[in-house]
Amino acid sequence: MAERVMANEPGGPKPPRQPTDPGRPDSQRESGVATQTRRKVARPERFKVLLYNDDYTPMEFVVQILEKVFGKGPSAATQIMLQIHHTGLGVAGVFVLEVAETKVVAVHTEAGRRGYPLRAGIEKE
Ligand code: TYC
Repeated sequence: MAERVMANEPGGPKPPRQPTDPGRPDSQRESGVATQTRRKVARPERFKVLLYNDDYTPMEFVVQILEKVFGKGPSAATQIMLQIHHTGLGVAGVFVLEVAETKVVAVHTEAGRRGYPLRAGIEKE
């Protein structure tokens, strides 16, 4: 993928030094506008990890999961847990796919160990 960019755009690459550029027609040299190609950097897709409500998993356990697996502080973890409890689901975090999948496995593993039916899933951002 290549992108045309204005060479003298703010934040863009420096325009070539024009007075010493012999190869350009006068019209271009005087306009101060030049273009160059730049490779586009692929931005990895990101995925939300969702937690779903159920009637059996204790609130405290969900808070612990949000702290331990998703690195949330106690206050954020409690807010997300309550959002899930009230609306049916909530976003525990956003990650590249491989990390998101690992988080889902961690949730299911921890919940399974305790006999809780807590479910997690992935959705493209
Ligand atoms: N609804 C559960 C209860 O009342 C609490 C809960 C919150 C469960 C979030 C799952 O993802 C969840 N004990």
